[in-house]
This record gives sequence, structure tokens and C-alpha cells, in this order.
Amino acid sequence: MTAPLADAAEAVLAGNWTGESTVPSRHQYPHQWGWDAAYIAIGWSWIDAGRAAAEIESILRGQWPDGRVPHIVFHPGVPEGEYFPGPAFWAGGVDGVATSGLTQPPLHARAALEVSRRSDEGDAFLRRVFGRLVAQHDYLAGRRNAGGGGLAAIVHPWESGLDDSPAWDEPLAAVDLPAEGVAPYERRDRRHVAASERPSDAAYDRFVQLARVYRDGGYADDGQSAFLVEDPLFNAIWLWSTHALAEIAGLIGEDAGPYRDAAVRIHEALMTRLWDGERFLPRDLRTDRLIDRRTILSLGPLLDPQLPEEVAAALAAELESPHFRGPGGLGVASSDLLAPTFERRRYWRGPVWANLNWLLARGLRQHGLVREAADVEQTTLSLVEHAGIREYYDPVTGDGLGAEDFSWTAAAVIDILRA
Ligand code: 2M8
Repeated sequence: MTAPLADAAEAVLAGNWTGESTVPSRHQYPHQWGWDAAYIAIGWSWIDAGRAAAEIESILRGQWPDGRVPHIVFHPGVPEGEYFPGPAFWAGGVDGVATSGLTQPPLHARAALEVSRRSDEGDAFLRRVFGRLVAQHDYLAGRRNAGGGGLAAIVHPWESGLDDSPAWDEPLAAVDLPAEGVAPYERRDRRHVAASERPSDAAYDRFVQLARVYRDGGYADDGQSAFLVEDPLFNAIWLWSTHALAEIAGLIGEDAGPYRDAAVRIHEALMTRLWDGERFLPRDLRTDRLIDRRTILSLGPLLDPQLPEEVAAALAAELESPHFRGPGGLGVASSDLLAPTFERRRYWRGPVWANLNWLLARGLRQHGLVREAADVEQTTLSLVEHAGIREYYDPVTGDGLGAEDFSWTAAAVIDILRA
């Protein structure tokens, strides 16, 4: 692949670097985000290992005493009005670092391991972050085990990272809104991106209401959230990171046993709680039923190295099917191309995302599905080359959508080109 693409990707990361960490995009998301930081650190690791380590240590600076790694660490210099919901809304944080109170997919241990491979610091970086990563995993295993079966539950669609996925339509519809209506708020997300590419107002009302209720309850993980879901992608990422934690422990002379055991437990819970015999589905803990929607979330367990071969093969076949691969072969759609909920241009309701393609390619490769992995990577590179380093892409035309100069897309490109 071409040098100009690599140069453009590096320029995006450099342009989004703030001195301490990297924003997802300058205008749309002017703070540091939880799982973005992990992808971005892996991208930086090929160019500037110091910045890669700083990226991870910056997001971990926002970690709460209970271990949660927040989904946003706010930059103090950015005015409140630049992003909603900003620091004043969340009223959260630690040691002078303002943060949100939600979390996001825990990709950080995996990122830390990858960063350390290209760092001159030897094990020093891993030693600095190990305790915090363990605390993050303990938080998920302890405070988020709302279903009691050993998986981590998310309490808000924003925690999935796939905020507007059709998988969340049903559980969101069941969230009660106040009889007098949701207290007024001002969306800021459509100033730089077309409304047709962003979530609806109805979805936003529920996002804001859920976040307010969680905040007003002191961010207590008491199992009372009106939205309470076990998400296969979130849990698969947690599992992938748990394997990384075991590896990190081995590298720095800590006991890897507890993390190996935890990985076995999460794998078994994924199989017993979210596999329906045909596909992985999110479990709605409010109804204790699986949410029967085909979305890219279901493909996430490819990241589980212990997945039985026939299950990995079934996931790979689903990924290659017309539900996820359009006739033009443009990347993996975030949601079923053939379903009535499919929307080509709207956020997580259909578009192709480079970060997810990157994850899925890693999963496929882990199961020896090398041709399939290379195909996903190559189509991702072609999309980006054709349409620019955007937040997401139309799976039918390949048009670039959402924010421009997007960091995790740049990071995925860099890692695919270099790895
Ligand atoms: C999107 O989410 C934020 C809220 O967290 C938003 O729309 O304002 C999602 O794509 C999420 O996964 C991502 O981490 C974030 C920043 O890139 O943007």
C-alpha cells in the first residue's frame, strides 16, 4: 500500500495530538475518549513509543478509586460548550481530572502489551500501568457482574462504543422517560456532522436521561439501571485484554495465574450466556432474553482465542455473508445490510468502521483465518485511500462519513501497514 496513505495517517495522529494525549477528531470530539485511547496508542506505538505510552497513562489518570476507567477524560482548556455532555454534566472525576462516569470497552491492557513491544523503556512502562489495569478488570468483574454469570454488564449504550446500534433499540425503547419530558439540553454533535449521519433525537433523549439517572444515583452499580445489557463485543474485548494481562504479568514477574483463570471464566460465560447455537447475541438483563438483532457486535467473540473452531468458522462465514459484506466488498458493515433497521449513513446503524474491521481482522488471524483477515484489512485500506481518514464509511458507495481526520481510523491504517 502506498506511502501517501501512511503519511496521511501519521499526519492525522500528529494533528490530533494535544501534548498529553490525542483527540478522536479536533472539532467533533475535543477530549480524550476511553477506547479510542487504546487504538490510538497502538497507532502511535509504530511512530513514537513515548506518545503511545503517554496516551495510555493519560486515560488511566482519569481512573476512579473504584477502578473504572472513564469513557471521557476532559481537557481542562476546552470550553464546556464544545462538547455535550461536558464536564459540568458529569460532575465526575478524580484528583482534579474531570471525567465522565461511564466506561467503554476495556481494550487498554491489550494496547499496553502492544505498546510495550515497541518501547525502549523495557518493562518499566508495563510496571507503571499494571496495577491500574488490574483494578480496571477487577471493577468489571466485581461491580459490573449484574447478571451474576461472570460477564460485565453495560449500563448505557455509550459504554458499548456502538451507541446507536440497532441492537439497543429494544432495551432503549423500554427506558421510561419522565412524564413531564426530558429536561432540556442542547445537542452539539450536529454542528460539524450532518444530522442524517448522527443518532435521532429520540435516541438522544434516552441517552441523556439514562446518563442523568446514573449520575444522580452517584454512579452506583446497584443493578438498577433501566438499561442493563451483556454485550458480546464489550465482553470479548475484556477477554482479549485479560489474556494480555496474563502475558503482561508474566513479563514483569507477577503471577499470571489469576488472569489465566479469569480468561477461562469469561470464555465460559460468553459461551453459556450469549451463544444461542447460531450466533452470539447481547443479553438484556431487564428481560433476561437475548436481543435477536444481527449486528457486528455478534462477531466480536472472534477475539476469543479459545473459541471452538466450528464457532469461529460460523462467525467468519457470517462476516463474509451478504448481511455484512455489500456487493462491492466494502469492509464489514456495522449492522445487517439486509435488515429494515439498516441505514447506510447513520453512525452505528450500518456504516463501516475501521477500528472494528481492525479488531475483526485480528480475531480472524488469531483463528488461522489469514486470507479472510487480509481481505478485511485490504478493503479497509482501500476504503480509506478512496474516501479519506474519516470516522466511518457508507458500506454501499464507500463515501466517507462523520468526522474528518479521525484518529482511530489513522491508527488502524498505521497498524495494518506496519504490522
Ligand atoms: C462516539 O461516541 C460519543 C459518545 O461517547 C459521541 O457520539 O459523542 C462513539 O463512536 C464512541 O465509540 C467513540 O468512542 C466516540 C469518540 O470517537 O464517539
